[in-house]
Parts: sequence; C-alpha cells; structure tokens
Amino acid sequence: PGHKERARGREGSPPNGDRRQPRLVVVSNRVADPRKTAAGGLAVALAEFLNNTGGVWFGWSGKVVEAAEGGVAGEGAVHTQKAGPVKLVTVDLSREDYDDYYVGYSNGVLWPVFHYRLDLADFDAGAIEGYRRVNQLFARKLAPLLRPDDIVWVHDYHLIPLGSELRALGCQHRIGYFLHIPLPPPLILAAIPGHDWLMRGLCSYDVVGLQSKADLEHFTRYIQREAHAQDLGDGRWRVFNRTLQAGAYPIGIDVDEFAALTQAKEAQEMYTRMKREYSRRKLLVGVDRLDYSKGLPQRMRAFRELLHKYPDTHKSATLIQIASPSREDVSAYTDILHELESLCGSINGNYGELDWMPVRYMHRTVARARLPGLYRACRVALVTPLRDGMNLVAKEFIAAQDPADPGVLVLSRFAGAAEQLPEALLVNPYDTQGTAEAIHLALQMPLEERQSRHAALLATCKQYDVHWWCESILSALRKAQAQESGTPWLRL
Ligand code: GDG
Repeated sequence: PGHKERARGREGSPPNGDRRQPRLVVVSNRVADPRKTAAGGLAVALAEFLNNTGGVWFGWSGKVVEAAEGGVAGEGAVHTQKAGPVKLVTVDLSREDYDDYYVGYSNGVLWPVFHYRLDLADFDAGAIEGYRRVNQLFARKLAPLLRPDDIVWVHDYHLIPLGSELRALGCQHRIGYFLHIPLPPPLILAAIPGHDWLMRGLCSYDVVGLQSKADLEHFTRYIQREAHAQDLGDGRWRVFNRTLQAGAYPIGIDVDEFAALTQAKEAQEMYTRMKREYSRRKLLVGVDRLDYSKGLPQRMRAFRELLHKYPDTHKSATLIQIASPSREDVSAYTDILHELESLCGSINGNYGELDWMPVRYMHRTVARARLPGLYRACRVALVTPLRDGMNLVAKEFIAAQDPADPGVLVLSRFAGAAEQLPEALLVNPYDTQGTAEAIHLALQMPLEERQSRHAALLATCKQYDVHWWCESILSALRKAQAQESGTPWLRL
C-alpha cells in the first residue's frame, strides 16, 4: 500500500499497535519523540511503523553523567517513556563513555574517515575501546527488552558493532542496519586500525542498507577482497558463515509534509519577509550543519570568484548562508568556523556596498517551520559538500519550490543525492572556477529550463520519498529468514 493509505490506517490502529505485524525496534544514537513535528522527516516516517506495531525506539538519552553522580563507564541508567503507543527507551552515558564513544571514535575517527578525510582522523585516541564498550552497553540493555519475533533496525556509524554484540548475547532476531553517511573504498577503510573488526560487525546484520550505488560497491568490494564473500545474486552475500542482503536505499524526505509546511503560516511569513527585504536581489541559499564535510569554505571561494568574474552579479546576488552549530566539542569544527568567518568577512569587506551585503552568514539554527519559506524565496540553492551520504537539504529545496517559478539546485557531484538528481547543475566543489560558472548559469537560467529541470527533480523526490525508503528496507528485513544458529556469533 502507498504511504497515504498507511497513514489513514494509522488513525484507526489500536493504541497498543497491530499485533499481526512484527514489532519494530529502532536503535539510533539519539531518540526523537515522534509526536513532535520539529523531529523532522525521518522521525515521522519511523513513527508510522513504530506506531502501527507498538514499537520501541532505543538510544542515548543525551545525558552525560559525571563520576560523582555514579557515572561508571559502561553502566548507564535506563529511562523509559511512553510516546503514544511507542516506547522510548534511553540510556545515560558516563563522561568517559561519551568522550570515547561519541567524541573520540564516532566523530573523531569514523566521521572523518568515512568522509574520506584521513588527515582529520585521530587514531591515537584509544577511543575504540569506549566505542565497543558503549555498543556492548546498548546490547546488554536492549537484549532483555526484545521479544522473539521483533524486527530490529539499527542506524548509523555510532552503532556499527551493535548487531554483533546482540548476536553474542544470543539474539537471533532479524536485524537490519542503515548507514546514513558514505562508505569509502576498501583502501581508505583499511586505514582504520581495527577495520576488520568493524566490518565483521557490519556483516552480522541480515540487511545492510547504504545510501548510494557507489557506497554499495565499496561495501561489496571490501567483503569480497577482505572476507572472500560469495555473491549469491540479487544483493545477497554469503560472508562469515551468514547470509546478508546488501542494497542502496537512498533516503528521501516526506515531500507531502514538506510541501504542506511550505503553505503553513510561519513559512509564508518568512517567504513574504524575504521577498520584501530583498526585492531587488536574486537570493542564493545554503543551509548546512557547520561541518567540514559540507565544503563551506570552498563554496565561499566559488561565490567570491563569481563576484570577481561576473560584475553583473554585483548588487544583485546575495548569498544567505545558515551554518547551524554542530559538535562544538570536536576541534576540527572550531577551525572550520574560523575559516568560514574570515572568508565571509573578507568577501563583504571587498565587494560590499553601503546598500548591498553579498553574504549574509548566520551561525545559528533556523526554526524548521521557517525553512521552507526561506528555500522558496531563493532563486538558487548551493548544496556543495565535499562528501555527503545523501544531503536532505537538496531535496527540501526542491520540495519547497513554486513549480511555476522554481529555483535552481547547484549540487555537488560528491553528495549521494547526485546519483538520483542528474537534472540539478552538478558541480565539482574543489573546482572554484567551474562552480562559479555553474552558479552564474543558475542565476541566469530561463524560466522554461528551470521549470523542466524542477519537474524532473520533484518527480524523483516524490517517487523515492522517506516512506518508500522505510518500506523498502523494512520489507527486505521482513523477508530475511531467521538464520541457522549453527556457529554461535563469537565476541571478537
Ligand atoms: C546525515 C548525513 C544524510 C540544517 N540546518 C538547520 C536545519 N537543518 C536540517 C536540514 C536537513 C538536516 O538538518 C540536514 O540533513 P543533511 O542530509 O543535509 O545532512 P546531515 O545532518 O549531515 O545528515 C547526510 C542524512 O544524515 C540523512 O540520512 O542525508 O548525508 O550526513 O533536514 O533541513 N534544520 C533547522 N534549522 C537549521 O538551521 N530547523
């Protein structure tokens, strides 16, 4: 059934879930209350399945407990909260676990390496032990809550070894995994001390979902080379005495929800205010977490090149860059903040006029309800990451446009989204000149071409929305067979 039918069904479903469907248990680093709209598309899509099955969402509480409060590494208090028919179960982390698992390993090793930034990875932190300890803690707290026919779905790079830790405790459930960030080629992965342990953990799942065909190819090359995996056809692989299904499942957004948000009061007000304030300008927009993978300094250099090379853009092009604060306790993020601030300052200093500021840069979060209005008021979106698993901002920008007078998406070829969205203006963000030329083209693009590109992009976003994504992975998981218990899954 389409997601609209499911959404209708949801209202009539019993308060404790439909017992005919296996219960869904979602595990991710952070847990969102799916009843709050600010939670965003992923939480909304997961909520649909969690609500229907009376499911559980398990993860870190966001709370760090100091030693004085009894914060012993590897032991956190468990909190349970009801959100309608869904149970939210969260665990506190000790300071040591947080430092090693979250800051040190997840964001100090896995995030940079998976984004091809070996230069930024800190392998000496010894944090891998803490990473393993927290994954074991999660498994220990989660395993007793599981019912025999539950389907478990684990998310993202913080929790790669969780499947094998659950297996080591005897869990024979169908367990799926989705990696939200890119998976690099085998040789880059091999730079991680302990990569074989990590990847063996990934092979303990029944379904392994990746964002793009390129990521999938890296995964299959790795398991063939390093673990002599056997190709069983149709995305099925025999590896480490188990069978797994691997696939590219590009994540989408809830296009209908986002379009509705565009029509709501707050977005409309934002749209009107921007149009009034910048009536003589063509607006460009960037919305990113302030992260080195997003290519923000490169984007500013391309914008500076645009102003330098095309004087017709003076007094007409204004770039609004929202850089929302992120991971401020990781040092590489402070460096990128300073670089960006200095570039924005020098562009405004060199090109600005009394009545025109080329760059409006904000190191702040914008309310989610306003974002669609901002997107709709802008002629061009700059989505130019150096590497990105998917990039949902690209899809949100498309969904928020007026189809009669749509804006143009300038998209990095290194975003996962580029595989799906060839009608965007694809750029190489390392090529300052080429990117500046593409931005100029976008600013000048005639209406007819804007319309036809946008129609194609919107059709793709609608077809492969977040409900399609959820349903595809869950249906692969439902089909997965409970596997033979033959060799017990050893803790490595
Ligand atoms: C990871 C992967 C993958 C941003 N600034 C504000 C704000 N946002 C929202 C956007 C969008 C989301 O945050 C960002 O999603 P992205 O996909 O662009 O990037 P990551 O945060 O790095 O997400 C990525 C994604 O997981 C999903 O699998 O696509 O590749 O890195 O929804 O709108 N929202 C609000 N204010 C802001 O200032 N309200």
